[in-house]
Amino acid sequence: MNEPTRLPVGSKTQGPFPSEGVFRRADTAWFTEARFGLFIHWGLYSIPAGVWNGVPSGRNWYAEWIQMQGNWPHGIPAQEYRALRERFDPVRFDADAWMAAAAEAGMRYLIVTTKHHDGFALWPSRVSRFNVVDATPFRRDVVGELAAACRKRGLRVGFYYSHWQDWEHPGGARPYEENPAEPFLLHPQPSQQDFEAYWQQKCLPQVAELIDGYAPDLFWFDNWRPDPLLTAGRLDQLIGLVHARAPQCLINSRIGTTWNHPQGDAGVDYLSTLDNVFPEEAIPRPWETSGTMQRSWGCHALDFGWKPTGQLLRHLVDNASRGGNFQLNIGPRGDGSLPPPVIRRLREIGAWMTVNGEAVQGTRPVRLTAPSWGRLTMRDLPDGRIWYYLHVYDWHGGQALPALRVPGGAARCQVLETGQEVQVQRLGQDLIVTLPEEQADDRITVLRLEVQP
Ligand code: JFZ
Repeated sequence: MNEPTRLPVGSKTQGPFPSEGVFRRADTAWFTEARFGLFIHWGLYSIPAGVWNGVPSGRNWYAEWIQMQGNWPHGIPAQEYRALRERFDPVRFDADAWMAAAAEAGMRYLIVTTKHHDGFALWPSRVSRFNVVDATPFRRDVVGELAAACRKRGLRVGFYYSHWQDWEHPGGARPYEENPAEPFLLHPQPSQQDFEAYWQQKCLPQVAELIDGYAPDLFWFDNWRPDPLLTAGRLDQLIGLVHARAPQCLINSRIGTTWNHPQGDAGVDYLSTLDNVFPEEAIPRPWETSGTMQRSWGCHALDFGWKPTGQLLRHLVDNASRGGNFQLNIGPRGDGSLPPPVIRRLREIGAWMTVNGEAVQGTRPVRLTAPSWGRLTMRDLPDGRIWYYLHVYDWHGGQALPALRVPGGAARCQVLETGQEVQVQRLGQDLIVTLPEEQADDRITVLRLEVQP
């Protein structure tokens, strides 16, 4: 195996880094058009998969937190956790297979955990030897292989980077007591000086490495609450670094500006909700929900809470109908294989997207109250016509849907998958659609309503 490409020492990955508050907007059109992306949580934590010495990790199902939640409530001694690096040899890792499964599911971009809270890098970082090439027998550039597999298929490349929590560097943030009733491991938070050392010695240089080495299309930074360590100055510096080196690379609101910066989320390109949070209203900005396929983000051997495909499809359609994206997470196993429930769900979603994808991707919200029977999306055609898509969740064959206030001229309606003509009657500003007896899909059947201007 050839040595992975490494950036020359002293290249642009060294400081000083720009610190101006460069709040420029990148072009987010590709992101909103895509609507659907794959999130991958994979790393050393995928080896124990939520179980340590035969005991399930405590506090919650998040297997990627096992360093802090294994051996609950004491956590796993850092060196004992980091010894996992000697066992990281995922012989079944196949970036092409992973990204082929994503593309076939209708996903248009990837977000992969390049470095999660444990501080372990999935690329040959020159900044920290705690990485997949220098510290494991696997010695392959996982980030590079995934980025290449994406680009081969026209998929965009996104990087999750844990800029705040870093349990390897002495100055990285640690989880701290949030609820005195919860016996969560108490860690001394780093001082501002120690965190600054982490910020300058590891965080910024690694983000620079990722940009210079792989030219990502977006970053997914992970902060979820106010913290005095994430000062406005540091956030400006990180945003400034990304904008200076990759002006079109999108940045999410969970970088922390929303609650740690006087300008709020003004400096970011898309809004990230909290995990598995699906807004009930349309949001007039690019936004996304990242959600799990089971309970855990990382592979968890005892997490049998697999969400049914129908629920995952509704998350996708719900968000698209409100102008948002859905980033569906998978947690590959420690050996690099995909769990069968993941494979099946991606294939089933892909089957639905094959015939209904146009009703999701490239659409925009309809300014109507979400109907009780399902969701609405729409697209504008170059010739002035408008296509509305009726995503029917609750099918009552033969029954008329409540009137849709859709101005315009003559209308035609079909079942998108089958082409079956559907009865539609115009009464002034309103259209009355009557569902056929035949339900094309028992999860979500999509009707396409074509309205002349
Ligand atoms: C964070 C990470 O800790 C987790 O491991 C995963 O990467 C996820 C995508 O992001 O998890 C969170 C963050 C915020 C909340 C819950 C889990 N929150 O505030 O409810």
